[in-house]
Amino acid sequence: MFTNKETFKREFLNKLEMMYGKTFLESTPRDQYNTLGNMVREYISSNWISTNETQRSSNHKQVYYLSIEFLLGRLLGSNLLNLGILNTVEEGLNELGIQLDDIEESEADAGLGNGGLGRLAACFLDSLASLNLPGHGCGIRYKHGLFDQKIVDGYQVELPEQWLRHGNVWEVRKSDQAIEVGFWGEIETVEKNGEFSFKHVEAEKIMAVPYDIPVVGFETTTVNTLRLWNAEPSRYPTGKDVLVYKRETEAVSEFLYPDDTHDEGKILRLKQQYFLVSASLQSIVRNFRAKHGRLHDLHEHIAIHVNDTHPVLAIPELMRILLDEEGMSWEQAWEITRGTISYTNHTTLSEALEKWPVHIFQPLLPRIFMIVNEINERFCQELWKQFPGDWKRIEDMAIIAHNVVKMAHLAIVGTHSTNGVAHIHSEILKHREMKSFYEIYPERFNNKTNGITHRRWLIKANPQLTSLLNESIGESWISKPRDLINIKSFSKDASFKYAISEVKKIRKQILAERIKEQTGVTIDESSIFDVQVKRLHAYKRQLLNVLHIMYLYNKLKEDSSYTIHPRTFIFGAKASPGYHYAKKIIKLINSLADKVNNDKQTNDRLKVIFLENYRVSLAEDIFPAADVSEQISTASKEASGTGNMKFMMNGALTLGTLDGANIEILDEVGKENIFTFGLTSEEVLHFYQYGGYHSHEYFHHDKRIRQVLEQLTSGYFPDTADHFDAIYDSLLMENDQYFVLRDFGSYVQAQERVNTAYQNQDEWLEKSILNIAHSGTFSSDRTISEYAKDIWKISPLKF
Ligand code: 26V
Repeated sequence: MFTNKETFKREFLNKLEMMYGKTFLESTPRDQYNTLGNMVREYISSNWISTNETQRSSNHKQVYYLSIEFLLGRLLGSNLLNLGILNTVEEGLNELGIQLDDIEESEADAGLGNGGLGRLAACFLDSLASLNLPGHGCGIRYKHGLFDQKIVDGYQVELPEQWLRHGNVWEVRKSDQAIEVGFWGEIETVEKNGEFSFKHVEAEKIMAVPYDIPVVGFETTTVNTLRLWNAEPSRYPTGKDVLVYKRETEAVSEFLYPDDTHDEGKILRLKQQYFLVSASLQSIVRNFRAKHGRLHDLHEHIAIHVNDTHPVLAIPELMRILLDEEGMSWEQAWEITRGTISYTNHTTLSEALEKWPVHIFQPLLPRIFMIVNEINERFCQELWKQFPGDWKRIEDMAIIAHNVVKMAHLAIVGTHSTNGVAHIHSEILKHREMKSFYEIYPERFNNKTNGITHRRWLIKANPQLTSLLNESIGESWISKPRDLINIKSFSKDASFKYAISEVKKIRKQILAERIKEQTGVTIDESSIFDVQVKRLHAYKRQLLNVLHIMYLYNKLKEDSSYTIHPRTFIFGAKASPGYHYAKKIIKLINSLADKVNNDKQTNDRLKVIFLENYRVSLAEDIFPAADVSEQISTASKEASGTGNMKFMMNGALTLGTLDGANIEILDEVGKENIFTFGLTSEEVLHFYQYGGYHSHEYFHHDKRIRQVLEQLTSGYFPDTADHFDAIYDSLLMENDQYFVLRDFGSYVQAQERVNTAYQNQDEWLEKSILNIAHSGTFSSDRTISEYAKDIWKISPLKF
């Protein structure tokens, strides 16, 4: 289509006039965005159709990736990049006097996720298509994605997110492929010749309408599909108020759940999970039947992956289809189900492991509950045979116990593969959290260390670094990210180092401008940009970062001879609306920022910035500008982390604990090129098991700690009254369960090493280059190739 900028310009202007009946001069950036978006979608469509055709007609195995979250961000830029027309379009637009960046601002982020888990799913889709793997996403088309965050007087305020307000150029509604999903009702048992069958009667039906989004591979013709389900009224049930039914139905795809700890709306969350799973499986099976007729060899042609436990009802749903619709025996259905489905675990935090009360589960999903019950009984019998009399073990491992359904247990029992997301996380799963399952099913457990798409997080987010890399080592790293290692030979090259420092400088200027716009604060572009961006959680220890800044500020105020390289601490984080403790940390960061940024005595050396509404598009400006990547979770708590990889790929140095993928980053770059500190996970787990940690000892013996903790509650932060008491109490009265005080001293020392290292720019740049050089292994292409080979047994399908 538009192979050069002249044809592009002509088509663009034509299309704009046709769509809006306006001339170019009268058009708004949004008109221009919609025009371009529609052109790109049309451009994609022929490859989309042929990919579908090829996948339909071949006998190739395919994977479906089921996820309650897909944190896609914006699609225009990455689609242009992957189609190989980014430069043509950019240049064409420039000649018309407009910037692609400005047009992109009109695209709302598709923010259908909370954090790492949802973004991982989005990176995986990009890698699947780019590797020509037949793999599709299945998710929910939430009307409102993760809330928009406003900071008012330092406090987080949540506003409903509205990404669909101006339409979505990427989606195609397929109402002819809608599917009914049934809830509530009764199960009738029918006996015929001694065989029982089950019928779900008086169910309340919801219509699941698919919206398909093309997933464009990088410089290839493969275009896979992300299918998002929208909940709509189906047949109005008799005896129910029509408006109530409509409202309740639409509520199912109205909001993405922030992962909060609260009970309200639990039924709705379970409804969402079954809605996603049932619609996806029915649609997969319908396509399969159309081609193969019967389902007896489903597992040889289809792999289904469940991203965490949220879609684990895929197990009983597939059993239901095979038993009730296909009339298979339990044994055969079980073999096919287990052969088809695989599962990734993303956390070992017990409070985050899903458990559904039977009194909620059973009435909402009566047939599914019967099946889970049967799975549980058979599993417990198997255990009884293996461990006769060991009631304790059976009680601990059961899928249903004490009137709750444990979704992680169901996931391990009902699939052929359970993987963790970084080496240490998988080890903790095997040897601690899921130890008893590993004992009986060792062959099911494996590791797949997470990755990120270097196309979005390097090529798109950091075009300056991309050009420099291309000029220095050629372009092979783009298709083989491990080739980034070739810049290692430039790590001592003075002119390359200079070029790297210039790239960082430009990126820091871009972020500084954005910060100025958003917060009004001017930051020193030559200061160290020290960044912590991620969901706000106690275990991620944003608090440790804050306490260190308070200490540094105290020291600068008290000791006029103390010098440091100027530092800008940058935060971005959303707290779950119901997570009050996390919200207090946000307020604390903002109170500290207020104090520090307005202190003339220190503000040439110290600034604190809280960036409102952290999201994918903002992240794309943050990672390239960072010097220091804060990855300071309590060891053993962060399953992997993926922000750590995005920072590394953009040349930031990690300041981190020995947790999650930080350990693998250390293994890659070597200990001279990373700053590690703190308790190891062994030590943390030892304390949890045997006790022996007393946080008040650190309070009494370390006057730096005493001073900052007293400042939390002494009125030092004006207008906060007793607002930070809960933080103080968590550290002292509740014995600091995340070891903030225990790691404080070691963190201060690591920060001092950072300060010293940065002042030797020559060495710093070398470290930065080595980080980029070793980041290729964290491309999600590597991760996805491993899933494809070891778990899904799928191979590329090119046409
Ligand atoms: C959820 C909750 C909800 C209740 C309160 C505590 C809590 C703590 C954590 C979570 C997160 C659950 C799943 C998740 O998002 N895991 C993240 O997955 C990423 C991709 O694998 C990984 O990089 C992160 O380390 C992991 O936290």
